[in-house]
Amino acid sequence: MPNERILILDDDPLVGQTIALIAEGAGLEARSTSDPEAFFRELEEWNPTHIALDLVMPELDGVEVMQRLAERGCQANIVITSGVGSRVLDAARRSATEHGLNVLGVVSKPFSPATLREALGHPSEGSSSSLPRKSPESNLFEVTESEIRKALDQKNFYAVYQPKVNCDTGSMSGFEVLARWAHPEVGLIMPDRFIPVLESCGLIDEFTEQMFQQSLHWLAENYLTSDYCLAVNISAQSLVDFHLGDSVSHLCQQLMIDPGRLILELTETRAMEDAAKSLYLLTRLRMRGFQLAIDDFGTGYSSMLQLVRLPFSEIKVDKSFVMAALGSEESRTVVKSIIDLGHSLGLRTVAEGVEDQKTLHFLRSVGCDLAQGYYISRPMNCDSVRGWISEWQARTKVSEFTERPLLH
Ligand code: G
Ligand code: G
Ligand code: MN
Repeated sequence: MPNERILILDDDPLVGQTIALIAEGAGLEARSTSDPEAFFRELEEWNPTHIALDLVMPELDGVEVMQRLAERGCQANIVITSGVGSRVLDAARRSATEHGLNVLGVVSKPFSPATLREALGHPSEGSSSSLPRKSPESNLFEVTESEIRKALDQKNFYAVYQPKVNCDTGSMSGFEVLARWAHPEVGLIMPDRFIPVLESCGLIDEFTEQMFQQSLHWLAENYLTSDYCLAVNISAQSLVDFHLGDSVSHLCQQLMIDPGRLILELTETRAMEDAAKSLYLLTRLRMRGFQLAIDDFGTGYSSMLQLVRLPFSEIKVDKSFVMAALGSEESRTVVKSIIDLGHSLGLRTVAEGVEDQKTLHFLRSVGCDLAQGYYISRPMNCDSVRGWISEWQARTKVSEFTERPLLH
């Protein structure tokens, strides 16, 4: 995997250096310049994966630079930085996106290191002090079976939690559990790197069991009397013979958690092509009381059939459609159709990848039940959940969430 490299263009060299330092702290290589010509030379020669761009510069404004980037078909992830008002920044972001550029985020100056790291897609996730940082080595580190084995034995995998809320009222519905690996030497490793290895080594069930243990104990200790649901991702491979079902049932009993509060998220795959077998397996899980969600809906190839045939309770609209909704009529149509389809089958509908208020308003207008995404919260460390819930409750009360009273 190539290293991540960020090229910074800012007319104030000191600001450029600061951004470079923060980016390096988040595990990226960084180069910074205040000269637009040098910037375009570096762009050709160094081929950065990320760009940080000051919107207002004396010699050449950032909008012009973006136009030139678009003409070159630049595919780097762009973060726009600026001291100008957020309306202007939003407009610049829209214009860049419409020109085919990948805008990761916009940060207005002055910004904190955490804000910038978040925009770069390297958030500190809750209290950064207690969590591992992604280091430059983590991208080069080879995930081997023996490393995975060690991580399972030493319990180095941990759960982070991303909230799901009601689109209409903002009330909390529950959390999706997402896995992270805190490697003692290389730092934070994301699931896209280790889940495939866990699967190919036949260790995925043991791993999933650890995620259940951790997250269900956390739920029981903190929110036993609430009705928050917990959604856990299940690999298609675990469905071949789901003996995990027994241990999870047992765990629920032991912790006095209603299995109905547990949602198993399955991604539609070829593993479900064996219709009779998957129907049998999934029906047994439903009979034990678990809920089933079909994840990343719309990206697979036999979605409709599986949806109608299998006993799902929830459908999660893939984030690619949700994130494109504001900018594309087609995506809005897809989102609305999936929601209507889900409802016509009696399923709860969830939109993933909700990154701003306007998208939330759109989802509400098409009758989506629940929303999940960075606008509500990034996945967070368990220590941060309680604080986030109070903040969220305050946010929904003062209507920052909707610009109008939520309970109507
Ligand atoms: O947070 P994000 O980068 O968190 O997750 C990336 C992908 O990894 C998602 O598709 C998610 O479904 C998957 N993933 C995260 N945690 C788990 C897990 O505990 N089990 C499985 N099977 N997949 C997971
Ligand atoms: O299991 P699934 O593939 O649906 O995993 C959800 C993935 O989506 C995780 O990697 C999570 O970190 C990511 N995610 C959640 N909310 C958002 C969002 O608002 N924007 C983006 N870009 N990703 C998100
Ligand atoms: Mn999921």
